[in-house]
Amino acid sequence: MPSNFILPKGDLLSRRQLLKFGLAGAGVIGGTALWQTLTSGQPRVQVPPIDVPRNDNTINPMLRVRDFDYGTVKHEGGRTIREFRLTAGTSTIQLNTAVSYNIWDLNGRIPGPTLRAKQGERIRVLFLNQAGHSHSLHFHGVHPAEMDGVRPVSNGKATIYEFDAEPYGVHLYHCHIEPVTRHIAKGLYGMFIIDPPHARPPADEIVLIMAGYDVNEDNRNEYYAFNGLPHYYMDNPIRIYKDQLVRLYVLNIIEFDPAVTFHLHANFFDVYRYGMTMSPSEKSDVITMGVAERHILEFAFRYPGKYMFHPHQDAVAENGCMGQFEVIPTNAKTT
Ligand SMILES: [Cu+2]
Repeated sequence: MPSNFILPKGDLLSRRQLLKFGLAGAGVIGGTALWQTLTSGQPRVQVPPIDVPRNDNTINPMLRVRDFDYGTVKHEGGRTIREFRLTAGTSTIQLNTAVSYNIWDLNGRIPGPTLRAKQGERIRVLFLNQAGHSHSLHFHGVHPAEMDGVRPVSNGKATIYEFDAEPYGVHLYHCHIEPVTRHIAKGLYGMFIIDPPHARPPADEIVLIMAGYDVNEDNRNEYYAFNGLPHYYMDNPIRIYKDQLVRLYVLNIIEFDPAVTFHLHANFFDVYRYGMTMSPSEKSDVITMGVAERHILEFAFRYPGKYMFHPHQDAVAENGCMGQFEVIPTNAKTT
């Protein structure tokens, strides 16, 4: 279970949450087993075994699906400080068997780490630039101008960004050095989740970040990807359990295209726009997302099998922004 935030006991046991799991009264797993799952503390949510295929790339999107960086917690002056360390560097990834691409990475990754904090905490980001060019980290959120991350940090230099985690929601961070399109598209971006004061119900939480690659620098994307590599989750589906609530954190950071949609096959999802509400605003199977838009989408699958997800701009999908969930029967759960 990725979350390290402990939920209040009462929150764990509400009927609404049992219903959200699709388990109350359904008898998919017995009531006793359910009770134990939710009260024993661990695990609250079960996640299918992760098969991490070997590849020749320096990055592996399968490791990024449920990977949250909670930083290091410190206590100073009665406040909780959550400290993150991000280092910009350079690396080369293989977009397919024929095309390699030089990127700027954060902590050796593209996308950068999914940073996660709780509303009201103090965030401290130690940023070291070793990427051979001036960069910065601009966080979406509410903060003073001097923490807005638009000033260049020279190669070899470091800076500290410090601000309060507010408001709760699904946010992002990215380099803000011109041309910003290029600095983002070459890899300097990541998701920044601020959890609400009262935690959301337990769910299998998954991060999907849509991005594009303009490899010939004609200001059009030749390739697209979820979590860094084109077509990766088509070849390596993300396994989820049947009838278990999935909470997707989805971000569109595709430069050069004004907007794309996110479409899920054979299901409908509840939309929590920007992750800034505790109740869904709508239900859909497709949602339009401009650049930097991000949402929480929640669903559970009723039937086992493989189901695609992709933008419904099919050229974007066909050039790499494609993936699938593999829904595993609940009785295959390990206890
Ligand atoms: Cu930059």
